[in-house]
Amino acid sequence: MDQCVIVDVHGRMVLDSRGKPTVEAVVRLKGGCEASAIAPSGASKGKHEAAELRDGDKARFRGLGVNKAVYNVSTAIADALKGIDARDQYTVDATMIELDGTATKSIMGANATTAVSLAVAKAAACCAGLPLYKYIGGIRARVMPVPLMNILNGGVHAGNQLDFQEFLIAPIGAASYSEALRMGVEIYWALRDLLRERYGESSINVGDEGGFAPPMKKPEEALDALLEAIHLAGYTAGTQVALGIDAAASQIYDSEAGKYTLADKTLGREELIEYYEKLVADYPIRYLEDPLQEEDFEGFSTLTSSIGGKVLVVGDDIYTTNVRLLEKGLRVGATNAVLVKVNQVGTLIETMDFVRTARRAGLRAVISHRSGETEDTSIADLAVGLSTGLIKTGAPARGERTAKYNRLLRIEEELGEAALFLGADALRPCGIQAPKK
Ligand code: 2PG
Ligand code: MG
Repeated sequence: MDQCVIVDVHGRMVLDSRGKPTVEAVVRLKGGCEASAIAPSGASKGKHEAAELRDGDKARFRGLGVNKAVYNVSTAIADALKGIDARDQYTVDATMIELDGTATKSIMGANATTAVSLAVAKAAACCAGLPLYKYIGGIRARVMPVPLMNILNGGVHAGNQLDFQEFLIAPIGAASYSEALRMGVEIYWALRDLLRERYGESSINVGDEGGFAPPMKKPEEALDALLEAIHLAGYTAGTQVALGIDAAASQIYDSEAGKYTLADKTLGREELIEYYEKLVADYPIRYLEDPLQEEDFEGFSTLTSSIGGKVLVVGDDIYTTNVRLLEKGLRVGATNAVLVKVNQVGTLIETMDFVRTARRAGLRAVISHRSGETEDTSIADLAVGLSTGLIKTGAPARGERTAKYNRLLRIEEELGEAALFLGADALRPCGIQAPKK
């Protein structure tokens, strides 16, 4: 049974959704299975993310070329992986980690290892005769995720003046994933209508993740627009549709002054925490990602102890899918949820270790895209395979975002009666009981 042995690994350059070069890996197995995967790329990156290897040659792609990373895939990584059984994901990933030898994968490039790691898993799934989500999750892989849809963009993902990066809706009142998606699309369209009417045609241009980028300044303006859109689409905010924010607060933090800038105001940590407490009291917000800058574990834990009973306080840049940083967070109760991005750490096994560590400690895990994405849909399978119940993959617009939503539709169809959708339960902090009807 050596049909699943890796016989070839090949790298190539392809473009991501911002037109930037990224790495695609193609893995071929002895029995003929072949699979490919593409690394995504972030804009608001955490300090401790694994390193993307870029060429730095200013004459090509303004230095953003990935020839070196592609070369690594086809040479050193390929040589090291040939002969390994693709189903032995641990050995595959451990081999790449050892080959690289750095804490941040800066020699091979995390863009190279991410693409290879995912392509190996896909090839192994093919060899096992299973779709990726079933290969990862076995017969337990039945939970369809609640989509956290970023339909209004700000921060570094858009050219407007909103300081928070993402304003999300979560259609928790749906009975199934496909119904949640439909609700999300209808709300997205309602938002489009109201923005066009209020702010003019240019306000419905979209940001990097497909959400609109209207000329707003205050977070409340954005949240009010979401509430209106939910209402216009015929739904009830709170019970049927929850709101969420990714503040990406490191981006609005001035480390020298120790202050945040929000809608032209300067706020200290305590003031910002108080602001969030008021915001979640005034709006049906159930999801708050990166509310504080990535090094403020203490501030995170203050906020989590005050609002964490009803809101998911989600760590993205603070953890960067890194078990070591998560353990630091667990010691102080920094968050009650984590964001999960394979390319922040660079391999699938490390990503799964991170998810396991989080969930064993009672934290929710959210599988996430990057702002720079591609047609690769691995994260859809990962969300179902790991039964996280939550996925964040942008607005229902732009092909690289809809690719994930569409992949989930196909998975749901394939699961048929077996598919589960947890709705509000998926977004409820662990250990918090559902309110009595
Ligand atoms: C985030 C991500 C994805 P980026 O901050 O959560 O939405 O953005 O990929 O730019 O880091
Ligand atoms: Mg984030």
